[in-house]
Amino acid sequence: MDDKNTIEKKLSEIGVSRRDFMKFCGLVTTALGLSAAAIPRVAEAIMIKKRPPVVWLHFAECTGCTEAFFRSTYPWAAEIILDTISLDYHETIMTAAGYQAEEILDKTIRENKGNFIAVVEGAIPTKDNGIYGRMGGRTFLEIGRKVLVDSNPIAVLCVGNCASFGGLQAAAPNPTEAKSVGEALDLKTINISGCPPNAINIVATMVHYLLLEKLPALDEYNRPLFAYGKSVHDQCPRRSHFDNEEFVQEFGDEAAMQGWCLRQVGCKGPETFNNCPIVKFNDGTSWPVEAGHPCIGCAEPEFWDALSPFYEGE
Ligand code: FSX
Ligand code: SF4
Ligand code: F3S
Repeated sequence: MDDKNTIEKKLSEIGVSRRDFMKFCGLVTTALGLSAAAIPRVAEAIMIKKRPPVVWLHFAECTGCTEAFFRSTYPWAAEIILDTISLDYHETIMTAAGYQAEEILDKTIRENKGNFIAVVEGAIPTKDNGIYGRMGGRTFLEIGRKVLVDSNPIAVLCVGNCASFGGLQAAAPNPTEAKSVGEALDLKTINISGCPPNAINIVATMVHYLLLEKLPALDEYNRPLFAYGKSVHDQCPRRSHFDNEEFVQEFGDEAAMQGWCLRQVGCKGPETFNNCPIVKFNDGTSWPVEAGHPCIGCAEPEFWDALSPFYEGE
C-alpha cells in the first residue's frame, strides 16, 4: 500500500475527512515557515513516520496546556498526534492510576533509556528539597532527575510558560522557590512557551523532528525560532494603521492609536515573541489582539512580574 492510501485508510478508520486533515497539516506547515508545497511531507510525517515513544510529565501548573492541546478545534488531532508520537505516559488522560501508573512510567523509561521524547508541563518547586511538589511519594525534583536527567531523553520539550520559565508558580513572592525545568535540573530544554502555548507549535516542533530528524533551531531562551523568531507586534495587522502614513494623515495619530492599536490599553506585543498573528488559535480563527484583547506577553520569561499590569498603558 502506498503512503497516500495508508493515510486515507488511517483517516477513514478514525472518521476524519482528508480535507480537514490537510487543513490541519496546512496550519502546521505555516507554523514551520514552510511553503504549501511541503504539506504532503508534513502529512506523511504525522501519519506514517516511525517515531520514539513519548512520556508527558506534569509538575506545578494548571493543566491549561494539556487542555489547549487536547481540546483543539480538531478533537481528532490529539488522537492522531498521540498515536503518531506513541504516547506511553500522560497523567491527565491515561486510564492507569496509582502504583500502576508509576509502574508504566518506570517501565517506559527503563526500556527506552536514551530513546524517548519527554514533554513537560509545569514548574518545579525547589525550596526545602522540593517538598512542595510531590506525586506518588516522590518530589517533582526527584521525578525530574530520574526521568529527564538520568534516563537521557532525546529531547525535553517544555510545554507552557511554567515549565519553560517558571510561569505563575515562580511569580513574586514565589514561596516555593519554583523554577523552570531547565533551571531546576540544570538541563537544556526546548521551550514552547505561552500560557498556554499554541497546540500547533507543539505539533510543529514534533513534526520538525520527524520530518528532518533534528530538533529545530532555538532563540536565546531556547524557543524554536520558527515560532518565536518575530515579535507579536511585527506581525500584527493592527500595526499597519499606525505605520501607514496615509491613514495617519487622513485620520490623525490618535485614531491610528486609539481605534486600532491596543498599545494604549497595555498591549505587550512589541515586547513579546510568538507567532499568534500568523497561526492564530481555534483552527486559525482568531487570536487575542484580533479579538480586541491586548497581548499580555504570555510567551516571555517572568511575564507575570515583568510585563504586568496587563491592562495599563505606557
Ligand atoms: Fe502554566 Fe500549563 Fe499557563 Fe497553565 O501546563 S503555562 S499556568 S496555561 O497549564 O503550565
Ligand atoms: Fe503592536 Fe499590540 Fe498595537 Fe498590535 S495591538 S500593533 S501588537 S502594540
Ligand atoms: Fe500570549 Fe500575546 Fe499571543 S498574550 S497568546 S503571546 S498575543
